[in-house]
Amino acid sequence: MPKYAPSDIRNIALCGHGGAGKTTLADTLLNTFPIETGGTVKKLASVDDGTSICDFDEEEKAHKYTIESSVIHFEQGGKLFNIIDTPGKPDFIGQTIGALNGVDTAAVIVNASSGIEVNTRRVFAEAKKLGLGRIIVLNKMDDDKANFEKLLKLVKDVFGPECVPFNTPDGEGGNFKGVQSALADGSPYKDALLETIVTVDEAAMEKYLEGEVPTGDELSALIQQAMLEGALVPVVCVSGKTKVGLNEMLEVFAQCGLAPDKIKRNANSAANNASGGAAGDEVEIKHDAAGQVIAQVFKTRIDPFVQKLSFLRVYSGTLKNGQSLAASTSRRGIKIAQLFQMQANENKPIDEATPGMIVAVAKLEELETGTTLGDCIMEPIVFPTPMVGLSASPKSRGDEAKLSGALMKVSQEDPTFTVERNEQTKQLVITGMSEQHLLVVQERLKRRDKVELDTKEPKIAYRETIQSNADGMYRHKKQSGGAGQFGEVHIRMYPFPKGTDPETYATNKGQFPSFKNFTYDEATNFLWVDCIVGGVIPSNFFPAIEKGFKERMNRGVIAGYQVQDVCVELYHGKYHDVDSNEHAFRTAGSMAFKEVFQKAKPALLEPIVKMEITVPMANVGDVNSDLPNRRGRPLGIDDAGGGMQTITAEVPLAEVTTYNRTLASMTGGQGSYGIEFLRYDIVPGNVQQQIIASAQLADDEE
Ligand SMILES: Nc1nc2c(ncn2[C@@H]2O[C@H](COP(=O)(O)OP(=O)(O)O)[C@@H](O)[C@H]2O)c(=O)[nH]1
Ligand SMILES: [Mg+2]
Repeated sequence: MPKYAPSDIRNIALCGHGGAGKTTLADTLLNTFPIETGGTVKKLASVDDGTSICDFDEEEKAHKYTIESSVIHFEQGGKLFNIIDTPGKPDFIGQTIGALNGVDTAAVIVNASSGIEVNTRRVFAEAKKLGLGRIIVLNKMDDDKANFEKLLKLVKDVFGPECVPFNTPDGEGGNFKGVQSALADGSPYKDALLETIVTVDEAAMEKYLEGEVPTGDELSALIQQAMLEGALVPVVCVSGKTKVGLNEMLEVFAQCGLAPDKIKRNANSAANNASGGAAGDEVEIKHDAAGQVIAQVFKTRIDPFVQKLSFLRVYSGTLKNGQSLAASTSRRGIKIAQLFQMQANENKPIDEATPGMIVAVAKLEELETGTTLGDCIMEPIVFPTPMVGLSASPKSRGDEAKLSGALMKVSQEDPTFTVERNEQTKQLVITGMSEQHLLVVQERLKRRDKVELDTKEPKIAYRETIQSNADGMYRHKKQSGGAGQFGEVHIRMYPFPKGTDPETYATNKGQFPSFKNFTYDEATNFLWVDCIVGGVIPSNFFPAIEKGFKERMNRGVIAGYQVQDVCVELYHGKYHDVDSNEHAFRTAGSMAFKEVFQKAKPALLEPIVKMEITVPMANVGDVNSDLPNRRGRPLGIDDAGGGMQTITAEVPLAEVTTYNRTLASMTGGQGSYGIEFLRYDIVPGNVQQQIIASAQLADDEE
């Protein structure tokens, strides 16, 4: 028998805008409710004086805000609560998204003194997309600016009419001394709440209309159903500071928070699965403690003591110490050494973990955030694509190896952080969600790994291409005593637009009457067609010629950027019995490519992104009139509720690398935006000349 049946577990993420009081609530819960038999945390911890249990990391203490999610647990009323405190800053949204993928319910914390803020909308939408139950917590009801009626109207306006109060405050601001249940007789919200709940069941609705009010188990079942369907979003009032409303909030968490077996989740069977089904079969997860193991990693942390910690949500089966399991990111499978139950940064060894549990395992290098354990594969967790890059190098020479090790650790922990060497610009580029995100990463590197960085804005990854056909040849000939060098290559070049089918194009007899063969490279969308007749170049030199083309493509021709979307037809050439060799043909290939490319109307391509910019109504005009200065093209505008509008636009990436600063100053910090890569477009002539000029300048300096 599992220690906790799924019906006795509640997994809830505290999420919402920064400063709403999520971490304070989590710390207060630990101070109020017993951690199994061990009693409560004696002293009330505080974010403000750096004693928070959840914000334990040095960077969190220094900034006084949450950077990483942390998992805590406690028991109350026979139920186990696994609570995840998440960061409220959009810079660290990756941690919040990960946490939402480990729970069944999102408690969206609204700051009663400042209303609904940017990131609160974002996380509410993310939770809805994942099909999670949602509860709105109006925190800081003790603040003088808190006004319940106004807040409730705003909440309904922004999040919908399904948001109904489960309790109401008794006094506001300094007088906030309790809450009253909306289900109590005489509550002005009782009818609205019951009507919302019974809508999910026709029979219950009929009975209700005849005057029969659901109670007890029937009411609980209806509430779970309404939460599952998203027909009900309970609203509760609390103060994490004064603890007023805390017990009642937890009662609502227990009653309305979805039990871990409620949400229908699917997985695909992997090859060689134990259940005998075919690979790829979709199976519905059964949440059965005796069934096959299905668990997913939703967070990874590199701990100074136990090294890699992988946070798991168990969906089915029972995980045990010493057990061997398949894992979606390991070919050989893994063996669980030790399971832990987490209390922020403390790990308590446990023997097993049953469906619905949130636990951690240590030292399994093969696991990544998103890995599924067991014979099934769950959908990967979708994280936002980071777009703000910096080129980085270690401050002290000789720290290169240390730096790359340290960066590797961060990229394992943080799915919204990437590090790569840009082959075109030869820079080490770190990419994150924002400048602030990358600053915090640098602070962590300095403290944890003792390595400091020099950073500067990275070059944009432009590309080169051609806009017309051209024809030409190159003869590589050298005679310097002894054996010479000889290779001659004649080529035609054609623009090769993305999406063209290489085989259809190459085998078109009208285009290439003496077609012999073709090779295609998908990454650069490069096609080369062999049309050599009568062996004027022996085919054993073709790989060398191709190497020459590709080297030139990587180096670029007009400004030093990767070439793409080109077709080359090799149609004639000459060789020499003694002087021809691979080196000569490689050089001839590279030079022929360069010469013909220059005749084929070369052009630069730039990345175009789609932006979604959400701002208060009053700032829409400013944002719209700024976009044309950035060569942006507005696509549309939508109402985002609560007096906010979302502008969608297409903009060249080069024009928005520091947009966060612009938007912050334009909207007084109220605006937010997302960026998504769309495609490469030709750079307009005047801008192109500037880029080429600065590329040549850099060339001369080298
Ligand atoms: N008045 C009042 N202040 C609070 C309350 N909860 C948190 N705070 C304060 O609000 C600030 C932000 O709290 P924190 O828990 O870090 O917010 P988070 O970013 O949502 O985790 C801190 O200064 C807290 O002391 C509350 O219920 N009432
Ligand atoms: Mg916090």
